Amino acid sequence: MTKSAFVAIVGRPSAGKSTLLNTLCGQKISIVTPLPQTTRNKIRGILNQPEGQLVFVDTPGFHNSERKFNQRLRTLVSDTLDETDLVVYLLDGSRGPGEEERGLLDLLSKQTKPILLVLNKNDLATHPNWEAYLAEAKERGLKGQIFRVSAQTKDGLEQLTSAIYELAPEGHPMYPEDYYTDQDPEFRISEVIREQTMLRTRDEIPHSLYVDIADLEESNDGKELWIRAFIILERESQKGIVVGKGGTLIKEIRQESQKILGKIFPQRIQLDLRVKASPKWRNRDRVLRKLVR
Ligand SMILES: Nc1nc2c(ncn2[C@@H]2O[C@H](COP(=O)(O)OP(=O)(O)OP(=O)(O)O)[C@@H](O)[C@H]2O)c(=O)[nH]1
Ligand SMILES: [Mg+2]
Repeated sequence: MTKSAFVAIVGRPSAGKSTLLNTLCGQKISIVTPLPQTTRNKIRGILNQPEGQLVFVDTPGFHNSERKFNQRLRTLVSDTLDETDLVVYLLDGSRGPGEEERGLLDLLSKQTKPILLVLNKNDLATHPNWEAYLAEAKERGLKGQIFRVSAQTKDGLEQLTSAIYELAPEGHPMYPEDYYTDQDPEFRISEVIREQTMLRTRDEIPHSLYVDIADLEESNDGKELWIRAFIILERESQKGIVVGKGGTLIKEIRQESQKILGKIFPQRIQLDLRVKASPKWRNRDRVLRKLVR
């Protein structure tokens, strides 16, 4: 019998959760930017090895803010903890323990499933405050080995994966063995466009945007994928920033997104990309239900 488990990856914003998921599964599944709060959904990545199947679940960075949007993201994290067999608690070793760590510790100390404490970014210098924090975490019941890894250079990941397989229950694979994610094409496309927009904009724009796929169609010969998408912002005044001088920025976002999507999908990508404002979408339940899931 082989192993089979769902593994949650939780941690504060920018700890490297999405990078870890992508490196472990060997594919670009979850989007990555240097900005906190990049991930907004539960993103599943699947690792198939002779030992069995691990389904990693990337989560939004755990954040203390009481805004409606952040509350929904936090609920998503605790739901994920309830649904999984194991937990990877990822810590950014290069920065000291954050304020968010307390809330996470409260949440995790209630769990009875195995939790692996993983200090990421060991390619950078480790912050001195971690030692005391890890000792406290142990006192609060988070026992077990501490792993030091780099999701970027892959250092320490083999040991981590073996430890996870070791702890995983026996079972049959939950997904076909040639799958590495279960995300639908629309979602993957919108995420790539969101990533490319976030990477090229600053200040409030990255968190004020979402991407809506208005149309997705394959050409008759199956060789092309036509996508019509909107970058949706909170204010009219933000549109100019994303479009850029003479449309240069939106063109760059479109071209780079096409390039990345061309590697993900077998078809040639034709992307029609526009910008639209939808005031205060972050406070609207209908939009949030669709986006944060
Ligand atoms: N040096 C170094 N940088 C890393 C490592 N892992 C991730 N990063 C960087 O850290 C930043 C955040 O990475 P993400 O993977 O988006 O972090 P996250 O935890 O998913 O962030 P949220 O989705 O916002 O919660 C990016 O700039 C990554 O390139 C690592 O092992 N070493
Ligand atoms: Mg992320």
